[in-house]
Formats: sequence, C-alpha cells, structure tokens
Amino acid sequence: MTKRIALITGITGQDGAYLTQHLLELGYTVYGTFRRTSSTNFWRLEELGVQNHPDLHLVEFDLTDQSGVLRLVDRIQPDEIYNLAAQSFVGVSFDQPATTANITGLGALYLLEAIRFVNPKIKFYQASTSEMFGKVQEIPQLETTPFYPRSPYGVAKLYAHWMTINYRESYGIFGASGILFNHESPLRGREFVTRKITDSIAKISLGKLDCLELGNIDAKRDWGFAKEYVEGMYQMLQVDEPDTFVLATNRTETVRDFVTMTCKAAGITLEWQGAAENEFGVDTSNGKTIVRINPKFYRPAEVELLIGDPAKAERVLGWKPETTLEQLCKLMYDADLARNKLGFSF
Ligand code: NDP
Ligand code: GDR
Repeated sequence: MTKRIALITGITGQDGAYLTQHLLELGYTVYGTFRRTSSTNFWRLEELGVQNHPDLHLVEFDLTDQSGVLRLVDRIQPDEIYNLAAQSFVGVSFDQPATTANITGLGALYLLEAIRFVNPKIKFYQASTSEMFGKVQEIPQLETTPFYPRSPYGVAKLYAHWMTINYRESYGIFGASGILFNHESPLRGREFVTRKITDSIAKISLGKLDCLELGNIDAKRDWGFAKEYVEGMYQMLQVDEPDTFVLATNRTETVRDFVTMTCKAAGITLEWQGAAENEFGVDTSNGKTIVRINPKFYRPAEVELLIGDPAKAERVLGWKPETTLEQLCKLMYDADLARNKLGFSF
C-alpha cells in the first residue's frame, strides 16, 4: 500500500515536532518545512528522536513566498497539509503587525490557492486559535461564539480561519479549522509564559536565577498538553466532512496559579503579597522574593479570560484531553530542571 503523504509547515515549532512524531508513528511520509536561518533549529525533532527518521524529509520554505508555496505543493503532491507555520507570539504581533499579517494571515491563503490550483482533493488543516475569541463574548467559548480578536495576531488568524471556510464553501476544498486553546509542553518556546515560568523556577531551584519577572498574572488561560492536541488535528482530517472544532480542557486558571503550581512541583511554597504592579511572590522557606511584576511584559490590549468547551470534538472526533494542569506543570518543570542541571536550555 502506498504511504500517505503529509506536508507540515512550521516543523521546527512545538506542534510541528509532536505532529511529525504522531504521523510518522501512523506510517505517513512527512515533508516538514523549515526556514533558512543563520542557525538551524531542529532541537525539538532531536528531543523526540525523529530528526533522522527515513520517512521524514525536511524542506526549506518560507510561507510568505507565494510561488514557492505553489511549487512545493505541486512537487510533493501531499494527501494532507497541516498549516502550523505562523508568527505565533501575540506580544510580538503588536510590534510587527504587517509581518504577522503576511505570515499568519496571507500564508494560509497561499496554501489554499495552491491546493485549488494543484489538486482540490488535498485536505487542509488550519491552525486557528482561541485568540480569535479575544474580548469575552460568552463563556465557555465554543465553535459558535462570536469573535472579537484583541491583537494583530488574533486578527490575522481570523482572516486565515474565514479563508479556510470560504474555500471550503466556494471550491469544495476539505479545509478544517481547529480552534485550539493554549497547549503547552517541554517543547514550548521560552518566550511563552508557561515555559518561561517552568524554566525560571528550575533555574531558581538550582540557584542560577534570583527572580522571575512577569506581566499580567491575572490573565486566565485554558492550558492543555500539546502532544494530545496534535492528535486532534490529525483526527479533524479523517472525518467525512470538513468542519471547525474547538480543542480545550474546559478549565481556566490564572498565570499566578500556574506559577504557584510550578513552585509546588519544585517543592517551593510560594506566598503572594502586595497588589497590582507591586504584587510579588515570596519563597516561605527563606523569605526571598522570587517572582515580581515588570510592566514591560504588559500588552497594549489583553485577552483576559479563555475557557473552551471541547464537547463537539469529543462527540464527533472522540477527542478528549487527559493530562491535568498539575501534571502538565510537573512534566514541564521536571524537563527544565533536567536540562538546566545539564547546563543547557533551549
Ligand atoms: P511555534 O511558534 O512553536 O512554531 C511556529 C512555526 O512557524 C515555526 O516552525 C516557525 O519557524 C514557523 N514559521 C514562522 N514564520 C514562518 C514563515 N514565514 N515561513 C515558514 N514557517 C514559518 O508555534 P506552535 O507550534 O506553538 O503553534 C503551531 C501553530 O498553532 C501556530 O500557527 C500557532 O499560531 C497555532 N496555535 C498555537 C497554539 C498554542 O497554544 N501553541 C494555540 C492555537 C494556535 P522558525 O522556527 O523558523 O521560526
Ligand atoms: P498567549 O500565550 O498570548 O495566550 O498565546 P502567552 O504564553 O504568550 O501569554 C499567556 C498570558 O500570560 C500573560 N503574561 C505573559 N506572557 C508572556 N509571554 N510573558 C510574560 O512574561 C507574561 N506575563 C504575563 C500574557 O499577557 C497572556 O495573557 C499563545 C500562543 O501560542 C498563540 O500562538 C496561541 O494562538 C494562543 O496561545 C492560544
């Protein structure tokens, strides 16, 4: 039997690495795209032990190069395309709104156009996001909740989401949109708050850092485990009809809670004192301030509360999150502690 072929854009990112691992385990041939940069960035694929898999092909590519997108899809003739590439950091999107629009918004259109031109039977997964919900309209948020994005990133993703639906309805393309809530792992980039926290608390435990500085710790997020979420992406392309699905845990906690839970995983009892910009966290065993607020990490507009309802995904796809937030904090903290003990941390 011929192997199915998947094209994954953004293979050097967190989800790209886990999805690659998952599809290789399922027997796919995987083409994964990476950008030409001054230093290669395959540490996630290496950590998962898949970088040298015989069925994995790494291809240079930039999603903003429309003719390159067309040539790649034509050359590979994939059965499925997973569009994970994006300028995905919300904070940066305020400083680089046009770059974000080009990659995160228009990039999806280039892939859809390539599918329309090369072979409309290619199935397409768009990595949509709970950031599209933005300012709270209803809770919990689900597939029918109105959108109100609060960042250039959220706006760009909303464009890509609607384009996916438009190409589904206009040209019969199998375009699935997964509205995924925050999902984390030891492979998360360190600019995102969870990994910043687990890496910093590991460094504080080892005496390599004095204090962790954060922005808005009142923000509430619905955090799940990335390895489980990529399985949902795959499942969205295996159903009969293309559709839109929310993947979430249906539990929300503040950034402050995530810090407290990570400290607990590290054996540190943290006490919060002060308020607003003057709030700080003290290690009760020695009275040291190990967490404080730095307003430089505040955003011009904030998404205050996200909590998703994944009932449709469970009903139609059989997808359900398993890892609890406490388990997630612990597994991320343990991984960062081990890395920092060895003297490196990506
Ligand atoms: P990452 O930031 O870890 O990975 C993004 C990937 O996109 C990287 O491989 C990056 O490559 C690549 N990329 C960036 N710009 C370009 C470009 N111009 N051309 C080609 N590739 C590019 O994101 P995640 O793995 O966390 O997320 C995967 C996708 O899911 C993203 O689209 C994200 O916006 C979305 N999403 C993520 C959620 C989460 O909680 N993680 C939740 C909802 C949606 P490089 O290494 O070269 O920078
Ligand atoms: P988010 O993730 O913006 O939800 O986007 P991030 O981890 O960056 O922020 C979560 C919340 O924490 C607050 N925060 C801080 N954030 C960062 N990065 N650094 C800090 O020091 C800090 N202090 C407080 C933020 O203000 C925010 O409220 C992620 C990305 O993966 C997107 O690509 C994805 O679409 C969404 O999740 C769902």
